[in-house]
Amino acid sequence: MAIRSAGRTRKTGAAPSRSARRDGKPRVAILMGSASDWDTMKPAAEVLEELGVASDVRVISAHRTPARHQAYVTKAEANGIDVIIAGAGSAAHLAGVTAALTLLPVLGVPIDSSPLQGLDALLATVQMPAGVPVGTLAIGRVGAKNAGLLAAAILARKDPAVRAALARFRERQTASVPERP
Ligand code: RP5
Repeated sequence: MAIRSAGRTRKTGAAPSRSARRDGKPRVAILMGSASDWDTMKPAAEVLEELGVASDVRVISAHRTPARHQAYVTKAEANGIDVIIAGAGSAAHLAGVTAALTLLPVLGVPIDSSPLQGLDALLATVQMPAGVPVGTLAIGRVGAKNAGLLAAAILARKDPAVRAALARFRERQTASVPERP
């Protein structure tokens, strides 16, 4: 798998194993079912980088690379990952199967890659049967960005540096809203 840094645009091929934090260890895993999902998932990586949170970005499919998926997710907590973001399109089971394999919080991003424009992925991701939850975000790039922000908010409960970065992000965002159009 080709690896690129988060700041670059690409349609396919993916995606970085990056370390942007103080100790360089990724704390958030960003999984996606296909390299073609990277453009959609990139805002998650970008906003985490902006907040100083290292992420590990992987193309891992629950159905096309099941062994890779199981190996990665079952070792994620031991490898220092605190939150997993999983984005997938179509019959999107990646987030649900990921959640089944770990006690880490899993945030799902439905990707609008199918003829149903993500409605299929939204329903597949959000409609988890009781017992194995997936925190589901909005469809597409907006959901990916919010997944990154939500992952940071989870980390911020125990990490003052991430909390401060998140507060500064909110301040910048507020300041960027004009009073008139
Ligand atoms: C899903 O199928 C992926 O998450 C992707 O959104 C979709 C299409 O994948 P490709 O055919 O582009 O690899 O599993």
